[in-house]
Amino acid sequence: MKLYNLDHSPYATRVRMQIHAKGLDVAIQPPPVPLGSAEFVARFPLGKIPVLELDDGSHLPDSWVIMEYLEDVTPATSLCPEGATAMAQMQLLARYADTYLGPSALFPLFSLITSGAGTEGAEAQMAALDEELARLERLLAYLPDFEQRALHLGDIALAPHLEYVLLLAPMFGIQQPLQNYARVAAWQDWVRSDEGVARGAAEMLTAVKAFFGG
Ligand SMILES: N[C@@H](CCC(=O)N[C@@H](CS)C(=O)NCC(=O)O)C(=O)O
Repeated sequence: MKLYNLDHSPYATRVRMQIHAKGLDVAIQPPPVPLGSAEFVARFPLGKIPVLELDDGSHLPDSWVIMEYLEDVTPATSLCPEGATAMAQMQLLARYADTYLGPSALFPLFSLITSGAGTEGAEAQMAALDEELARLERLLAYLPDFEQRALHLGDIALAPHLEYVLLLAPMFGIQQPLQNYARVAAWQDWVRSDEGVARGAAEMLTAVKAFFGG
């Protein structure tokens, strides 16, 4: 199998983290045609990376779909918990990343920087980030203690989004966004202690800094 990847993408990074954590035999490559080109959209209908190319030449888009597929075909090294409730709780962290932290905090901050609008006058966006971190703090308090369970796909889906916003926040003058969120900070330390997660995060942060010219 091949993963069409760009290191700076948080969505591709979560799949790379899973590949690293499980030691999967998946070739990690840049897309065969440029992302954003007509050729890319013609070959990959959703027009986004990551894309997983299967051994029969067919493709799967969407990071979460790819992660669940990789779990299904490599059950010996499962990153999914046992039982319906634990599986639902795993999904919650991934849903939080994709429906809260990404749209409400990560993408607005990223857009301010890449659009050239700059980092001044971004109080509303920083308030939205704080609101999302408070939401995550509550979510982690409500879920069973992460320290008492194994790493799962939900952690891996969320980790790159959180790494990304923590990289962007200082550009907006917020040096320690997790200052008031001890559980989030503890979760981040815990998730980073996995070598596969740490490797994927380091790859992403290097690529993001290069992307921003830093
Ligand atoms: N829901 C998708 C989102 C993937 C996504 O947004 N990928 C971005 C890179 S971070 C992308 O390919 N953007 C290219 C574009 O929108 O043209 C997933 O989970 O894989």
